Amino acid sequence: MCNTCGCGNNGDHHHHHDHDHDHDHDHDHNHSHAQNEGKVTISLEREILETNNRLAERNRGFFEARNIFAVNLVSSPGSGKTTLLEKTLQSMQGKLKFYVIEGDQQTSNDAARIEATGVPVVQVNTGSGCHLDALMVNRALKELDPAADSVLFIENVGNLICPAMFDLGEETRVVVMSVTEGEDKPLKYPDIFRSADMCVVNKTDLLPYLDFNVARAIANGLHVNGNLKFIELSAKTGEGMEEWFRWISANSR
Ligand SMILES: Nc1nc2c(ncn2[C@@H]2O[C@H](COP(=O)(O)OP(=O)(O)OP(=O)(O)O)[C@@H](O)[C@H]2O)c(=O)[nH]1
Ligand SMILES: [Mg+2]
Repeated sequence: MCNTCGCGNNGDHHHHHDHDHDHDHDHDHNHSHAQNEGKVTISLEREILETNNRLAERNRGFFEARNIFAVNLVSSPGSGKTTLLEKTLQSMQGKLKFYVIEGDQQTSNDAARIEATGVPVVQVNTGSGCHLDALMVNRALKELDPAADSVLFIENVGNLICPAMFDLGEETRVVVMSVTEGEDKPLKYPDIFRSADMCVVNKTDLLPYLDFNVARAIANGLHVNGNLKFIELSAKTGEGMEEWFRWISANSR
């Protein structure tokens, strides 16, 4: 877990309190302070993740009860998650019922883009946090109240690290990698690729202008996760989108 950016701070007042407390009273024990702080941090991280996992299971139960296909979309900022969603909703709305939860640190820009397609959407702003957690999704679900037999897209905060650790209760996790990012991303950020079921390689329309080697990117993805599936597409031009639509249709009921 990232300790410098405020992630994992949801209701975690103890962490900051204990930290301040140590500073106030432990000046003579810098070495043991550092050691103890490490232990405190690790046990609190475990507590946060265990609490998250319990809530994620509740979300999963909700999805199962309503037969909702819930997809957690993760990627670095700007890889094209919202564009992919806009195009998907525009093309598939007639065939399936969709809902969207949008996660960003700030702004409701992405929710506004989804709203323009006519699909119900809830924006979650994480403030200092750099990932969605199961509690945020749980609250958003109460507001969204998605119908049975629908598809729910959860667009996570653009970040290749922290969202990997937070189960939202989704049925499947899709990592979007755009061709402008370099084919080494699965090797540099293995956790997120390891935790995903599907990798969308986006912006293939830009390949003629780049050195990006798709085969090498896929090999790198498979190196960290042998079960990862890949779809190459351009959300901009629509090339390859049919395969993505087929995958959604096949997985939703
Ligand atoms: N050339 C090209 N540009 C694309 C494609 N998909 C998205 N873009 C552009 O990439 C930029 C970022 O797209 P978004 O859809 O906002 O990306 P995002 O992943 O939702 O970004 P965050 O939510 O900020 O993490 C925009 O300028 C898009 O127009 C694509 O397939 N090809
Ligand atoms: Mg977005």
